[in-house]
Amino acid sequence: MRRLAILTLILTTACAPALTPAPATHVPTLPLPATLAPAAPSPATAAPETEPAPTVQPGGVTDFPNPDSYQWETVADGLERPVDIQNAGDGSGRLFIVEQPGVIRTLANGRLVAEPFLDIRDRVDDSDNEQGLLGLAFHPLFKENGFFYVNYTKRGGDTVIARFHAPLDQNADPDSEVRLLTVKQPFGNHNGGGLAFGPDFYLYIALGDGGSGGDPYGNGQSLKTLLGKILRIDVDNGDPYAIPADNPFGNEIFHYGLRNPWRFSFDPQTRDLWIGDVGQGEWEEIDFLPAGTPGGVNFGWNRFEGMHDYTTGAVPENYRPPLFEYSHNEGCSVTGGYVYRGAMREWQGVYLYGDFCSGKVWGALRTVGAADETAVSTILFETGAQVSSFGVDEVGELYLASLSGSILRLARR
Ligand SMILES: [Ca+2]
Repeated sequence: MRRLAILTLILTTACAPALTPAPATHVPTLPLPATLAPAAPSPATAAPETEPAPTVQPGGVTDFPNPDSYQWETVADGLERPVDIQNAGDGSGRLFIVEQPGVIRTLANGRLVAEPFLDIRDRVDDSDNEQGLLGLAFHPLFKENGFFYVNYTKRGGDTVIARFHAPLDQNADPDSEVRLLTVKQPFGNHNGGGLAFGPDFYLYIALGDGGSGGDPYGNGQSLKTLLGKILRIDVDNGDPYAIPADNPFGNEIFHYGLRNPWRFSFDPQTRDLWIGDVGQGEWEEIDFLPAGTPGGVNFGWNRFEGMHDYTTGAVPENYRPPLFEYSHNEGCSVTGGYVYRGAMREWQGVYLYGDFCSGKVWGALRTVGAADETAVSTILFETGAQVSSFGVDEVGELYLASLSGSILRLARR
């Protein structure tokens, strides 16, 4: 584990947009003790011959494309605080843009539709910067059942997870709301927001630690609250939902130890889970779980911020450190992204994520099959955007939202 952390730190601080390990001449410039330098050689050459050579995960490239050949082209603008981008998987080709004040807009045939898909501003509280309509997920059978789910803060600030209904190819009915879950929020910030259906068809819900600073109530490490967690519920059974039999604690909690997991996603090909967890004051982190990892993982907050002691320094039970971290020299608030699975072959398997404050966008690649899993991450783009979210369309092309009002798409120049 220590070796992985060292390697990750080396690679995340390298700025060269290439996957190949940094040349040895770069090692002394890194802020690491000299004794740690031997961790830098390529894992392919360092692994004993008896072990299989590392291979990039299925369907993936082995190197990052040259970012100079790509741009983030504007596909929509004039939006009001866009914070999420989703597709319905219904074959319509529509993109759905979540506006933080409480509206979902439709982007169809390259144009923003004037009439909102959903308008629930009457019940959404967005008076704090981190409050509002924060997340959207379409049911995997949306085309058949018309159900979609949202994560918002209601008047007074408590979190609501609710289901709405939209008839086929029509806008949603704001009166169709069925509230599944309400969670009391002690402070206005750190509400989480992400929603996604997993490859197991359960709904995953990201909730922050409840806010203030430093997690004053210890919510991240407490199993007595839903705050600071990834929840997992079965919306197809029970009333209004059921707890999956293999949830680790017999309730909604699936993973814990998170501070503000604003955005997370599943790789549709490998089914791996990627989470961006926003840091306190110094370190932003990307967490990763291979497909099929059982519930009960502790991501460490508030014992750790990124890979660094935050409180007691004691390693908590079930702890899993981040796959990557970056310091506040590179930004201030991580926005988790997606693994690219669109039509550009040279991007296959690259996980793209960004920072809200700096507008930087990183690429990440994992290798598997050696004694240790290894991973690299490097800054690919300086977008200048207030990166609030990433999203993918029905064919896997990648978009990002800038809170200032625009939606951008990754494209060849
Ligand atoms: Ca953590």
